[in-house]
Amino acid sequence: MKLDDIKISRAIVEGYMEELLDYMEMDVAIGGGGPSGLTAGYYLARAGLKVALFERKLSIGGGMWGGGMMFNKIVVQDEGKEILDEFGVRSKPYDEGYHVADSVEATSTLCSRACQAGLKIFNLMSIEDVMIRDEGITGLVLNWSSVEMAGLHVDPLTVRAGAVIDATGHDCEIVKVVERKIGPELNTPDGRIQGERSMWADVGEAALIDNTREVYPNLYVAGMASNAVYGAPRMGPIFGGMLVSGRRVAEMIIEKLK
Ligand code: 48H
Repeated sequence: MKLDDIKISRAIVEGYMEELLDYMEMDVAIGGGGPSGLTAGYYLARAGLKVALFERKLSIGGGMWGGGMMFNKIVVQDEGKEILDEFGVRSKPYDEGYHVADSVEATSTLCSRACQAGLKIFNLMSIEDVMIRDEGITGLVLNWSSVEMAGLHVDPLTVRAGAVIDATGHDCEIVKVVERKIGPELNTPDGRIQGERSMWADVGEAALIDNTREVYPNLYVAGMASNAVYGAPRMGPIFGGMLVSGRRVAEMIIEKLK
């Protein structure tokens, strides 16, 4: 068979455009493809919801590839191990309640299993704003990351979603936009972002699940963004909380949307 270069290009453009048009409206839009966003996407897709994840970078996985200080291992607690088991990620017991997994295996498997469960991932797109209506957040405002990086003055496009998850990590970028645009209206003690506290694994991990919440109507926080918004400590390279937070936010949204 003789290959036609133009046919290859057509297949890519048509395949992409078909999906992009399909995801102009969806049940749940996730911002950020780290461990919490991927875990949330997996459980939401598995529950039959139409869900897409928008990631600024080329690679999916956020801060999990690098383990702790580039030692490519992650540590999870028993509850996190249950989730790794469900994904089929191997881990080794270290001490009672501590399990060690390979960060490359964990990240690539989370990504692959989430996609196969039905999560649609759009990488190389940055969320630069949200749509706010009387009922709350109704969608995301997106632009190519390359536009953002080059500082080009190019207007964005929008997608509609029944619920939005801010899983953008330490910077909680989606909640930050909401705070900047509408002031102290968040579901926090003073309506503002409380700010991440210094490292304390035990307290940070415990707080994370409680901080996985609806922070503004139809806008949820998961993963590191939750502790940043609600003023809890960071926890270093223990990733159980990120996985459990991703599953928790999915459960909350499934209950609300179904
Ligand atoms: C599109 C965006 C945007 C945007 C950011 O940082 P992450 O891995 O997030 P989590 O919360 O799933 O996991 C946190 C974990 O990796 C971590 O950092 C830990 C445990 N730290 C503890 C400590 O003490 O340091 O992933 C967030 C993703 C990244 O891939 C970003 O590129 C992406 O979100 N992102 N994507 N539009 N505006 N902002």
